[in-house]
Parts: sequence; structure tokens; C-alpha cells
Amino acid sequence: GDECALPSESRFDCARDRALSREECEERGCCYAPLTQSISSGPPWCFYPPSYPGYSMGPLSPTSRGQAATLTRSVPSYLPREVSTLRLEVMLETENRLHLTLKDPTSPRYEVPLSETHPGSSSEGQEPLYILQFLPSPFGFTVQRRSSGRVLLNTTVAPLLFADQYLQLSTSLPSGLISGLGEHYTPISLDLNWTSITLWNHDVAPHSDLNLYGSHPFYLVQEDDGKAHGVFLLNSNAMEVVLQPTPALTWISTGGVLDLYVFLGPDPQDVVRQYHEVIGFPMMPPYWALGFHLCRWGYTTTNATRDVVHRMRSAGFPLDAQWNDIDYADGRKVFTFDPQRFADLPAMVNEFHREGLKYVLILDPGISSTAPPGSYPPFDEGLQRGVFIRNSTGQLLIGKVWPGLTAFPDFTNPETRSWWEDNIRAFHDRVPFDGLWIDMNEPASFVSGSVEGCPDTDLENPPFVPGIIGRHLNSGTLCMSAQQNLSSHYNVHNLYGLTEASATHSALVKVRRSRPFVLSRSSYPGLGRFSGHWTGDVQSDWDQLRYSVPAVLLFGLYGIPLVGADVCGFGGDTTEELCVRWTQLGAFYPFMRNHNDKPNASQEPFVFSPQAQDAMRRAILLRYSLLPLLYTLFHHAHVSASTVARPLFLEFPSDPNCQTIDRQFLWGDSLLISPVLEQGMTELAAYLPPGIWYSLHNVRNTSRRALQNKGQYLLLPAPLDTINVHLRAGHIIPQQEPALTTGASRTNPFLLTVALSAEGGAWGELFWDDGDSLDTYEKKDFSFIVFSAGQDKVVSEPLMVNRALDGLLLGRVRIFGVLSAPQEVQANGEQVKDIVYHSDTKVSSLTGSCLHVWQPFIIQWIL
Ligand code: MIG
Repeated sequence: GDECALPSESRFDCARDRALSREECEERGCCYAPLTQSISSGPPWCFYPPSYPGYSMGPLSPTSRGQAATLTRSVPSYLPREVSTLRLEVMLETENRLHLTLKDPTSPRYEVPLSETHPGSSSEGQEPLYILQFLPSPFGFTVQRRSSGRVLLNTTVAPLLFADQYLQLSTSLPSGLISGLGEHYTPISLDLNWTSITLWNHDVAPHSDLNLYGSHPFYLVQEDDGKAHGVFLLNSNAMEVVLQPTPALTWISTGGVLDLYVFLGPDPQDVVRQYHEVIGFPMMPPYWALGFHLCRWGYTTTNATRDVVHRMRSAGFPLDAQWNDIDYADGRKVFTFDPQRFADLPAMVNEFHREGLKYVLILDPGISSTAPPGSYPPFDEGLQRGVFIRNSTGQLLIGKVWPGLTAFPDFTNPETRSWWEDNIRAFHDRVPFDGLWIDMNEPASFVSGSVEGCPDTDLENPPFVPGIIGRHLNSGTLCMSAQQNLSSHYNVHNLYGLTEASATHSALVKVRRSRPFVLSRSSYPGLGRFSGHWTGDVQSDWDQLRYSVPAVLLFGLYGIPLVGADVCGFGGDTTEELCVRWTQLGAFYPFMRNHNDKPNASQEPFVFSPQAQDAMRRAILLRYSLLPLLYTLFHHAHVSASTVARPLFLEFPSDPNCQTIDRQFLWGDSLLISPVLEQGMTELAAYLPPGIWYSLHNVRNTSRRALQNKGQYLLLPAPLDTINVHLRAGHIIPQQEPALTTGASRTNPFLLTVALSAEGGAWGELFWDDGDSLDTYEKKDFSFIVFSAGQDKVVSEPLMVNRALDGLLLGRVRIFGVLSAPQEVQANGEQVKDIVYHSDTKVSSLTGSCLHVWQPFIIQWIL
């Protein structure tokens, strides 16, 4: 009837589970109207009529945390094991955070444990930024932004469904600018044209339309007027999210409960902070983690590993951490090393330490189950302590990974955490590694389910499976019916990497008693509290170079700022030009590691031509010179959930040009990075937001003029030896003379780069500590300095000083935007002699001021 005469873009799919015939569709009480467009790529042919029966809402009554109501459904939907009575709870947690849950009041269902939730920053007595309204029958709700009246969520657009293995909630979106819902190979702004996004952690090389290693059921919407909101569905089951052009979004989860957070911002950066208040702020990385890391699969001996370190050194490349992949392990069994090829591994690590290097090892979760009893304690003790995941009948679940047959530790079991720590301690006693690289933790297995298959149950074959790789939930992983301490693997699969990272982080704290470094492939909200992330097995090609930018920026939104892609690409042979461009971009990934797959041509920086090496050396040294800034940004991420590598729209939310930019990005609020992402290009169309921008370093054959603009694309020279980096007027960044390790660069003189605004002001900060101790911020064992500039002076105000700055000098100050040559310059009243002024670029440079970084100082000039 008329009911079914909906515009095709407003249809909500009534047949997510499978294609239905007209009869089957109408039997569900849905409308059937075929279109010329294929059923799999466009609007649905079978869709809900507006009158589709739903839940009715009873009266709201007050609870200790907010309000609650009972929802009842009198007409069943088509779903098996429907929950016809639901309890709705509404928690108005702060003026900018709304929290709604829908649960089964009679029988408890699995819920994601969330340990870190922060009460949320709220200002007492402030009116909420939102207006929440309910439609009682069929039940739905709307969330409006109070200030603009804009409807941010409206769930009345399609029915709410809640069955044992199928939970669905749809909402309208106030704009088409939506970001998030990773981990996928996407631009920063998602495509709303009937896109289906699946969340299910899976070991697969990044490629479009696939569910990758991590799951982040969080999105951020730019509302088109500079404001933004975010939504987090706290649920760890396999999920599908459908985006349609209306614009609208539908969440479908295969289990758990509906636990929804809405963050009102109003700035996008506020949304990110409010989200991180729920999932936990990121850890503070050790300083060395920000240096250059070198790895490959295929350093098959200690001597091969030593050799690359020595070649890096003799070619004058910075290197902070050398890594080994699974090559080191005896029969690929973790917590062992090969008695021939890696016999002197402990000695090698000690040598590296003496040379100022750190050492990181890969650690896969699968524990070999086939070693003769008594020969492999990790398995024997694990068995005895009951740490392994069991199958549905209580037997050990055996899968297959690099060492052959393996059991899988259940990191949701506290006993597993302590067994893991014991193994890490025992291994560390032999091999004093500095960090751990946790791979294969989706968890990945080379057999689906287990070597014995899986029972044919509703957990293995639910009525609805999202469009995932392999089509079965257990494809390339464990049986869904496998039993973990917290719940079935069906429910907690997506938490495997998170729980392993948490156990690994806490073991490293106890074993090394200094700041842990963990790098995890699999991720879930909250991972950033324990670990960094790399984007997995990217191909060495230009497309993957380009998409690494949105990937890195999105992980910042997900609270995992320590992130990077494998520099020069992992899969396939790189080319010299690609590797140069990738090294330049990688110098601005918050985490920078060159890593390569086993069969490929070498791609360490020293294997390339002298010109390519020069370009790479420049890029890595530029990174090292900027590490004081990068470290300060990590500090802010750790204590106040600001972003490190930042999308332009976060910093310039009111500039419509920035809404979808993901080929450029910022470090914090001050540095604009504009990499070349295409082959053969030596010029670059880069967007410069309104204001004055100074090129940070000399781009060959061009002068460093200030670029003053109204917010526009400019064609910039981008020769192969250069990456464009611009400093924003009004900002001061702390730098340091680079060296070949962070240990050495940290003792070098500092450099302040000051970019005066049109009004002649600028501002910046330095956070500094010993770079390695635990909880220095919490223990107040750090230094914090605020720098400011006026038309004729730069002032340093140390707000907090500790011993970490002892002996450190301020070697040089560069001031961009000094309008004429200074007649005289004084530092703390003493005349400064070494002044260079460039009249074309308006840059003044002072050296040899002999100031100490920990001292308050004032540098003044007379024009
Ligand atoms: O099945 O350890 O993503 O970085 O080199 C491949 C070998 C296992 C996948 C990781 C990659 C690593 C590789 N690992």
C-alpha cells in the first residue's frame, strides 16, 4: 500500500541476513519493491514500513543514576529468540555526555567490561548541551543539540530490534560527514552510499571493504557548522554498520546489549576527549619509542641483525630500536630463541644496549602444544595453571600458528596474566629486551575454529553473520563456542588483542620497572592505555602510502596515538622513490618503523642510492629535531586526551575546506605536514588554512617566505629530497639538535622556533622528564615550560622544573616574522652577539646565548 511508497534512499533494510523473495519479505511484515539497481549494492528491495511494530515504552522513573523505563513488544518481529521486554536506562552523565542502555531485565547478558570510565569533565550546574526526547510507541528517541536545535540522532527512522543474536538500532545523521568505525581501509570521511562496514578483528592485509585487525564502534559526525558529536556503541560482538545516503546509520550487532554513549562536543576535539574519558586516555610512551625503528621478517641470525645495525650506523642514520621478527625463536616457539642462529642473542642485545639502542621482539600469543612434555615450560605450566582457552566441551582448543599446533592463552583470566608475566620475566632474565611486539592477536589461526573443527551451534552459525572475510565468524580464528573466563569467544573475540596488550603492558611494568613499549596489531577501544598500533601488512605501493594518512589519523581519534604504517610498505618490493616518500611521511607518523616481509628486496635506508639516502637521512633527522615537540604532544594526549597527529578538521572545525582533508595533517596545533603521496610528483597542491605559515626548513631552490593566505590551495615545490612542513604563526615549538639515538639527542642543545603572528605574538610549551620512568606526571617528576613571544621578546617561564633538564642548554632561537633587522638583542640583560637576520625571509636567528633550558629567560630585541 501507500506505506511502502518510500523514497528509495529512506528505506531501511528488512533483510540484512539474506536475500528474500517477495513472499518471504511480506511474511516478515515488510515492504517489497524491487529496483533496477542490484540488491547487493544499492537501496534494499525489502524494507520496513513506517508502521512496523516495535516496542512500547512505559513510564520513566528515577534511578540512582538517571531514569529508567520498561519497553515491551507485543507483536513479535521475525527474529528468533527475541527479547520482548527491555529495560531502558538513561544516564545524563555530564552536560556533554549522554549514556543510554537497553538490556534484558530478566536474564543477564554479556556486557563489555569497561574499567577506565572517567566521571567526565563537567561544569557544575551547566545545562546539558542536548535535549533528549522519547517517542513512546513504537519506541524511539531523538537527541537534539540545544544550541542549534539540530537533530543529531533520531532512532524513530527504523524499528529497534533486540533478539539474542540480532540487535539493531538505526538513526538519522545530521550530515554526511562521518568518520570512524574502523579498522578499515578508507578515507577519513566515509562513503554513505549504501556502505556496509563490518567490525570483526581479522588477520588480513589492508584492502578496501574488508574487516581488518581492529574494531572501533565509534563515529564522529561534523555537523556542517563547525560543531561535532560522537557516538560510541559499547559492544564487542561481530557487528555490521550500514550507512545510507539519507543520511542515516544502522548498527547491527550479533550479541551483548545496546550500550550507547553520545558525546556532544561541541568542538570535534571535545568529542574526542569526551570519548577518551569513557575508554581511557592513552599511555605515555618512553622517549625512545619516538625514535626510528628498524625491522624486517628475515633477519635470520644475530649476525644478520648486527649487520644492519652497523650499516645504519656507518651510513649515519638515526636508529633507536632494532627489532627481530619470528626468525629468532626456536621452532618459532615464543619465549625461546634458536640455539644455532640466535645462540648469542643475549650478547647481541647487551651490545645494542651499550651502543645506546633498544631491542624489541615479536611475541605471538599461540603457545606450541606439541613439544615433548617437560621441554617447553610455557605450555606445561600454562596447562597446569589452566590458562588456555577451552572448547565447548572443556577440552583444550588447539589451533595452528607459526610453531605448528598451538593453544591460546585466555587473557580474560587473571591467572593467565600472572602466567604471562612469569614467562615474560623468565625470558627477560635471559634476553633483556626493551619492548614487545604482539602480533597475530586477533587471534589469528591457520585453521578455522580449531584442528577439530567446531560444533554446529547457534554460536558458530548465528542467524545473521555480518559481511566478514571468510563468511564464517570462526574463519581464520577460534571457535565461537570456545570458552574464556569472561564469556564465550563469540562475545569476547574482539577483545583478544586488548586483553593481551593489557597483560603485556602490566608484565613489562613489573619486569622492567620502567615505561613499557607494546605494539599490538589487534585493537579495540581502550587499547591506547597499554599499547601502540601499526596498520599491519600494507603493500609497498602508492595507494597504500596515501591511505596510511587517514589510517593514522583515525587511530588518533580511537585513542591510540602511537601509530604508524610500515615505512616503505610490508608486502612486495618497494621502489626507491616510494621508499623516499614513505620515509618522509613516516618521519611524521607518531610511530616510525621501517618493516618488510620476508621474500622482499631489502628496504633499509642504507640500501638505496646516495641521493635517496640523503633524502631519508634528512627526513629522519628532521623528525629527531622535532622530538621534544612530539613528546610534549604525547604528554597532552596522556593527560588531557588531545590528539598528536591531528586531522585538519579537528583544528579548523569552521573551515569547510578542512572537512575531508586526509592527505595532509597536523602535529598538535602548530605543524602542518604536506607529504607527496603520488609517484613522479615534485610539486604539491597543499591546503593552507587561513593565516600565516612558515616553511620549517629550506625547501631546495626556494626561499622560506611566509605564506600568508585566506585559506587556499597553494602549489608548493616538493623535490624528492624534501617534505613540506609548515609552522603556524602564533606558535613556538621546542626542538633539539638531532643525533643518531634519542639517548644522544636528548643531551643536545635545544632550539626554539618562534613563528610570530601578524600581531607579533606566539606561544608554546615543553614537557620533559627522564623519558623512561613510570608515572612521572602522576609523581610530579617532570619539567614543564611555557614559552611566549611578543613583538620584541621571547619569554620562557618554567612552571615546573626537575632534574631531567640539568645541564641542558638553549643553543639557538629562531624567530620567524621579525619585520626588520634587530639593532641589538639581549638575553637576560646580556647582549647577544651571534645574530643573523635574513631580510627576504624575515627570520632572525640567535646562537650561543648560553641560556639553560630550566632557567626563566627573556630575550629582547630592539628593531
Ligand atoms: O603471518 O611475524 O603483520 O608484521 O612480519 C604473518 C611475521 C605474521 C604478520 C605481521 C607482520 C610480521 C609477520 N606476521
